Amino acid sequence: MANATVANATVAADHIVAGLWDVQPALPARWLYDERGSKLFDEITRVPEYYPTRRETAILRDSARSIVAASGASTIVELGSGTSTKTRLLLDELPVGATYAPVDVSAEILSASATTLAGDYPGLEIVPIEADFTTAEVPMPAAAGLRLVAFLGGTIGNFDEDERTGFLARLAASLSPGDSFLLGTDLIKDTGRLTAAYNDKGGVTADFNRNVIEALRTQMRADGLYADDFDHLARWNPTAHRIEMRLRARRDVNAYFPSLDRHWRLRQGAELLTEISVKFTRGMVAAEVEAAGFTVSDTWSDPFDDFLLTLCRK
Ligand code: AVJ
Repeated sequence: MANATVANATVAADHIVAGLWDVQPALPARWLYDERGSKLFDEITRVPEYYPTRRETAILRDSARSIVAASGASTIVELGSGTSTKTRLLLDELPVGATYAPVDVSAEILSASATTLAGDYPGLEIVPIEADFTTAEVPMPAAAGLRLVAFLGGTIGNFDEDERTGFLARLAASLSPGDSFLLGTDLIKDTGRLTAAYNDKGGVTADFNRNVIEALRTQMRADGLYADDFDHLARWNPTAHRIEMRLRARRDVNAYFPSLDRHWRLRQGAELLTEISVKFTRGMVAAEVEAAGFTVSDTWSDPFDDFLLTLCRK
């Protein structure tokens, strides 16, 4: 049984490195979020240049009560591992006997967050759901009352346009009329501030990005991969209105992936796309959720107009 699990994990991993051999090499963003990567991302949320987390938290401090009241929900479903600080601001506004269903791909993250929250919210029913909502059906807990699905942090920015269309359609299909969706998106702003947020002077984002190489080396048992052989790059792509994070080879890279019996070569100066972070206008967000069948009920932003929360109803 243990062997079967390992084999399945390898098959899954093989599939998600296929982009290395594309004409424009690219990896899915999930390679960034292993245990070390998730810790580094947590550190990013506290660097001075990275404003989104602080702005979204400020909006929730001011408006969580109105948001939860407007939704009428007694169940909150949270997609992805939100930092518990932000989640708590919503949970604090739920009626007694309510349900919280965190959805994540990582069983460890789920059980850790369930354990901490259970201690602080004794009246709350916690229903962890292990699922990859990015590609498959969005799972929903059975709920007596209305649900509020929260997708915070601007994480939807990791999806390209096709992925967003697919995700929003699947989400809408899994909700009942009257259920709500709360979406956090970063707003398009001055290019200097956008790029600074992904090029912090302390180099935390660079370490976070280069950790992809470590994750590949250890999870794929790849030879010839060294994080120091890569430079971190984050540029604004105005056409696709997104930040693109890449690793650029400082020297010719020649790696070997034993599970695939395949070499991966990247010339000095060539680049690997590791993450996109799409930014929006209010109009873009409204158009996309409405195309999926939602109606925008209300929006909230911070005093600097940096970040947006959109509440919509199925
Ligand atoms: C976790 C996807 C919302 O796009 O801003 C931060 C990830 N990457 N700095 C973002 C990230 C580099 C973050 N999200």
